[in-house]
Amino acid sequence: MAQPQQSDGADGTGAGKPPLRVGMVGYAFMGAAHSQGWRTAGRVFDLPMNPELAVVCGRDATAVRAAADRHGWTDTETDWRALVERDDVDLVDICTPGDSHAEIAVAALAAGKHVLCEKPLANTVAEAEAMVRAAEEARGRGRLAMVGFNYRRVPATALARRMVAEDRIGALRHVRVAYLQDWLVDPAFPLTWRLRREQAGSGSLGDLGAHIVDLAQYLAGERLAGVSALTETFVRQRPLPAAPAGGLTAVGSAGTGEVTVDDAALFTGRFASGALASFEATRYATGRKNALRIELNGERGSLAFDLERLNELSYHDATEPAAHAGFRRILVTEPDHPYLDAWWPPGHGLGYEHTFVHQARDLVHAVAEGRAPEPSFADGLQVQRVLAAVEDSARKNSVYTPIAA
Ligand code: SOE
Repeated sequence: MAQPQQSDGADGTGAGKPPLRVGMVGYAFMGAAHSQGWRTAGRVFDLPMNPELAVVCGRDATAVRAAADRHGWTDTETDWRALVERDDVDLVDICTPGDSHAEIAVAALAAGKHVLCEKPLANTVAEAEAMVRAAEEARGRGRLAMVGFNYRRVPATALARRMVAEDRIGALRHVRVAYLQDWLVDPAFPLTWRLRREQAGSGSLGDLGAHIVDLAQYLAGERLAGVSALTETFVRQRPLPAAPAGGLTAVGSAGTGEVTVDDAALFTGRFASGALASFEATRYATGRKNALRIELNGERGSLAFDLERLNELSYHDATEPAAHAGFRRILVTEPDHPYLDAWWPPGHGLGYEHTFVHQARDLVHAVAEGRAPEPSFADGLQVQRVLAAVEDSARKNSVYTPIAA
């Protein structure tokens, strides 16, 4: 691959550093979020390589050019196959619906690119397995693959992980997780791709459940052994969309079509250590906008986080005298907290988009250091196996279903 030694720093950052030339497939909601991550990471963090927004790909030439101009990409392609073969792309970032993740990732790794793939890793376990095989093979050639579970990179969740690893809550007993949104409450919301099994793989389960399974396992530092689940589709027919819609807003047209995914998933799980977990993923929690809530209860303390208050982490230290123990709020805005030494003066908070900047930062470091990034494709496959076990259990009316190793 043609590999310039130094970035020209044309965008005002990174001059003299080796470039990491990114080619991104898809430019809707996630594409916009990833663009912001790539654009900002090198301006905030002192990175060992300079990410360059080289090429963005979408099927409609006019629309993709407009997206490129809006988000700061230099060039465009209308066929992802052309993008993955380009000599001036080092890393392929996949921001498409799940049905194309496997094909693009496998081709990109075979073409010698590093890969970042949005969650869930794939639509099926078989696809995810093929992606892991491709990633392992590419690793031998020095190419790296990562899946985009961005909520690991909220400073407060990263701090929670650090505190669990420092043994501040002791042996884990409970993990209680919910991811609650309400953008599907209106039955007139059209049948966009997130509601079609052939494109999205599953509904709330893959969209939101994948996040909370990953986050719960990441914070706990261990994996689920099995699950019992219920799923439901509340609204089975919806208006067809008037135009393709990538984000969470869309306009309907005359006809209707069938919703082929779950609207909500509710499941309990058992961790390998014996700790118990509960999970709820829904887009029908009226009034809840982006409420990813997680609480961990250990023998010696508890931690709690809510994405709707993402600069805060609650901590109860049960070893303190009962008279003044109790949950206290840690404002996660200080330079000692993960990622925060590079941002604003102490006390000035961050938001949703910063998780994508941190994701880009961490991946650039991994590439520069030749170190396997996390979460890996193998981590993404394991989450996929949990999702498959949830669907299996729900089909059998909540029969306990072990997670395949
Ligand atoms: C929509 O439910 C959505 O955008 C998810 O697809 C994302 O993964 C999540 O981070 C926010 O909500």
